[in-house]
Amino acid sequence: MSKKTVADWQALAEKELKTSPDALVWNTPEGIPVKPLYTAEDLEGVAHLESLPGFKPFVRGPRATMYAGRPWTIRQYAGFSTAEESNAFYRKALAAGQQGVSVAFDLATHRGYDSDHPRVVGDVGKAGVAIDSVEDMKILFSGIPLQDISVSMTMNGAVIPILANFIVTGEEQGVSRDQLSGTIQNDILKEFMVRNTYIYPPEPSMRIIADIIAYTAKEMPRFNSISISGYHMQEAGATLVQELAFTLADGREYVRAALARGLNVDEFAGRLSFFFAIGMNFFMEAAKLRAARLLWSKIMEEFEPKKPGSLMLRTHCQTSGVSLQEQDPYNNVIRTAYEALSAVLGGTQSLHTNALDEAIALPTEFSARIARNTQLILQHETGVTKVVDPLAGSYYVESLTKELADKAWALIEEVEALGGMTKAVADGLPKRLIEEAATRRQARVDRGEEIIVGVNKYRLENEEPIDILDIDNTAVRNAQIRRLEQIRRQRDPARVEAALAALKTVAETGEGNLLEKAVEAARARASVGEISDAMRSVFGDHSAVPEVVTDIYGAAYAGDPEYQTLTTRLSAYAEATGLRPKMLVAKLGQDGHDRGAKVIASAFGDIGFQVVAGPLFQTPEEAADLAVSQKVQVVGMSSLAAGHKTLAPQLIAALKERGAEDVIVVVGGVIPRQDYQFLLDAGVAAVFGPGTNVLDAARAILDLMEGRRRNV
Ligand code: MLC
Ligand code: 5AD
Repeated sequence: MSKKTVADWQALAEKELKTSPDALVWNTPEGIPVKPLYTAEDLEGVAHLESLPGFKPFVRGPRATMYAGRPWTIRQYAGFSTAEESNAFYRKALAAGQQGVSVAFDLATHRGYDSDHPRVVGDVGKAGVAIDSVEDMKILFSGIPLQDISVSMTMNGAVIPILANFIVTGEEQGVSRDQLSGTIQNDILKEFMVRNTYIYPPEPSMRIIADIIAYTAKEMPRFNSISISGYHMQEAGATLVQELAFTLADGREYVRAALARGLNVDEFAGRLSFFFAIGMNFFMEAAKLRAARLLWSKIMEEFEPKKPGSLMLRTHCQTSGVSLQEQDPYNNVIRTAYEALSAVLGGTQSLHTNALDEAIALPTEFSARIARNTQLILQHETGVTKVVDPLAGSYYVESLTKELADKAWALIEEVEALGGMTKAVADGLPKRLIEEAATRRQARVDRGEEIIVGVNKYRLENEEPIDILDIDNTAVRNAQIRRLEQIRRQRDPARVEAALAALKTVAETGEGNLLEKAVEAARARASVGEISDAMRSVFGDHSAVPEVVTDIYGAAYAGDPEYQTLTTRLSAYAEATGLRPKMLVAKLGQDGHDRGAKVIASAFGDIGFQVVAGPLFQTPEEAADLAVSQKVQVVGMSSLAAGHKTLAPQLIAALKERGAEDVIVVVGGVIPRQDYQFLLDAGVAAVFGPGTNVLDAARAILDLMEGRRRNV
């Protein structure tokens, strides 16, 4: 039998298909044409194929033996309510097979507010644990030996007081800071781009990062000073190429900031770490991690380190939150399992698997157990840990690795041309590109071009609600306020004042290290809010003007009759009433997750609404003022951080106080079905939960405006 060629395959495929196999090419959102067949021809001249695990450029993994030597760390991100409750949750999880701790803080803490601050009434204890001082943190880690268990803390805005509290908690547990192991997220650039838990403007924020890198390099050799994160970019809608490029470009910027601080690259580079999302594009996600390692070692070579470890990309991964759905939620177990396998095949060092109730609430004990077991089963039952980088040599995966690396490199060069990531972020390019990608994806899903099982195809007629975690936010807040008051009574005020004054001086003069001074303030029991405020008084607050992309959602619907019917209806309404329908998209409280709000604002604008994109972090009263001054007919409140039961009624009351009870209030986002009736009873006109088609929402709002009906 003669050897068959690719041309022979082409001919056979054409016969099978009755058309050219080129018709099977899948153009991914990254702009990568994925062909139905890959062969050795695709790998000709691909340089990285020769590399071995543990050696640069580390495509095949940072360690020589990878999981055969030690499996990845099962590190589930968690935190809710009080320190006591979160501590109990961690201890149970560790006893049940979890291997590292990962703390989720509430949004008040993230943004440097104590629990008694008036701006955070709806946020305390909701999306994570409330931490106001060392006393809270000591409870959080009580019975968890900090010399043995590595702890990740996802903190960026209030990173100085939180890391200071952690160091002091160690001290008071008898663990010196050089023994503490773990990771602090400390990645502010992506906050300005997508996650939005910033406090200070970019320049002082970058200084904070450099101070932390300098301090940990000297004092905390086992601690990873930063977790340079692409995760939130993908959650916000970024393509994998954007996630890869912007994350690595952020990393390069942090290296430059540390070098500018006078550090030697080998003093800190080995303790930089990364964090990526793993979505549903199975092989491409695994290839992404391989490409990330390849590119990072290339970037780091420029800084001429002497230690091989300085070129090594080590990463945590989390399965994708946005890929999970409210509808038919047990499907989420299946999605997460595939994503977890992809992360593992890509060679992650540490992994969080999301819980099945992701799209609705924080995990319950049950859903957290299933999520954790997803990893335990991979580690113990499947054999995937036995062999290093098993996808190596796959024509497809190796080819994807190269293509992703090439495309990401081109985008990294674009960022360089703008003067690096700090400048690119100030210019707004990354944010804009990500929001465009998010809006494009929404249109694909709404149009059924991207299938989501149980949502836009195979939808169940009746959904059984599942048990979810509900947090009594008022009780948590009261408990926190009581403890804060007690601490304020018991501490030495002169010592607190002196420590805060010293911190302020370091902030003002630029001389000295902010973290070092904050450690002393934490020892004296200054609170997270007080330490943050000391720096706020010097650095100021960052505020961003929301911008909305246009002509993306509408363009995806060009020529679509259903879309046209809707836009015609809008024009008719405008003609009949003399008013173009106007809607405020409002974000209330400290909830910075604005992908949904941005996509709605963008799509509604294209459809023909006048849209006012409200700024982040408004109080209900501020949003009501804006609604009145802008004369909107509708306020669409977008909530992803579980504050809706507190904030929506307050918004309605504030509108009423201003004589604007006619304004229709609708709520969208992560709203459990269990809360719908509560919101409707409070005067909300309609609730749009996860998975809502944007055109359906627009139609429903138009119905409301035309009928002025409540309770649809
Ligand atoms: C590893 N080790 C080995 C080995 N593999 N030793 C021998 N043989 C092998 N095969 C060693 C390592 O060198 C290290 O020791 C130790 O074992 C631990 O391994 P690791 O690979 O470093 O794992 P880990 O400690 O878990 O660290 C992983 C990390 C770290 C480097 C990625 O930064 C991390 O844990 N990140 C987690 C971040 C996180 O959880 N973020 C949550 C974000 S949630 P040594 O001595 O060298 O250290 C979020 C959501 C939101 O952001 O928005 O709110
Ligand atoms: N506990 C557990 N998981 C959380 N996540 C966010 N906050 C928490 C928490 N308090 C997870 C979700 C979310 C991602 C950012 O992190 O999966 O999508």
